[in-house]
Amino acid sequence: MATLFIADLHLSAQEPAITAGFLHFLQQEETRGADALYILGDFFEYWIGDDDPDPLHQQIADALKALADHDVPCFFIHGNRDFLLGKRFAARCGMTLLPQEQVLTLYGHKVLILHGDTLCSDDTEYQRYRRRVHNPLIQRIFLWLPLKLRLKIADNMRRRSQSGNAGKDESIMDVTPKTVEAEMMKHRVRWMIHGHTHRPAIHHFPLPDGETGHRAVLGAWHSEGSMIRVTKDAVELVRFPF
Ligand code: LP5
Ligand code: MN
Repeated sequence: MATLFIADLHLSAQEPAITAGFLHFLQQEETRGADALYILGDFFEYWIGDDDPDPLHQQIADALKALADHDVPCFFIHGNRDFLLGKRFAARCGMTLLPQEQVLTLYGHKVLILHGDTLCSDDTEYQRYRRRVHNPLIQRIFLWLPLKLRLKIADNMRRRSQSGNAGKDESIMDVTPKTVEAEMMKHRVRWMIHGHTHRPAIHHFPLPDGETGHRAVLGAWHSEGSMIRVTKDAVELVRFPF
């Protein structure tokens, strides 16, 4: 039995191969027989409201619902691209929305799961921006705007983010080790699973209390899929073709 984790698919109508890869992943025997599927954010390229009539969203919702109907519970943590994904769409997919940080007990081990953007605390410009867009009033105003305008704003934000990232130091866009440590100590966990940085790896490092910490990082889906499989014996980072 296994629990599966994915993140950073960045699904969009512009990337049909990734959509096909995800639909294929959902059909796999391993996925259909999983104890649970956790989606750790940036599932969509961006999300501007549950009222967006994009047909891709309905296609994905139907596929996820079919998995839920197969008795595989599905959970979702928001990313920095799809933090506006709401209860309505989640219900349509048959998935449960989780808070930005959640501690799971998997096969006897405590594991902290999160998207990963909050760990990049050296990226002060991003953290400032994040606080603004997570303000409930700003979100309410944004969601009240006509869809066309929301789309334009999101497009503009994506462009600004892309050009901004090109000029940012690589290390700023990775997690800050001190923040990782602090999170693990706060939640009293030895294991953490996250995405966001697009740097798939499993890191092992000493914690201030003398124990060893483990941080499993999911890969983004560009030309192949990436998942983390947790079983009672192992935590594995797995790559697979679409
Ligand atoms: O996403 P990615 O990989 O390019 O880079 C991220 C950080 N960027 C972002 C911005 C998103 O990509 C934009 C997504 C649009 C969401 C849909 C619209 C919702 C609007 C809701 C309004 C309530 O998250 C990037 C990090 C990088 O990860 C690595 O960690 O560095 O951070 C930034 O680029 C932030 C910039 O530093 C500053 C932001 C520029 C945009 C300014 C718009 C301000 C408007 C605020 C109020 C509406
Ligand atoms: Mn992200």
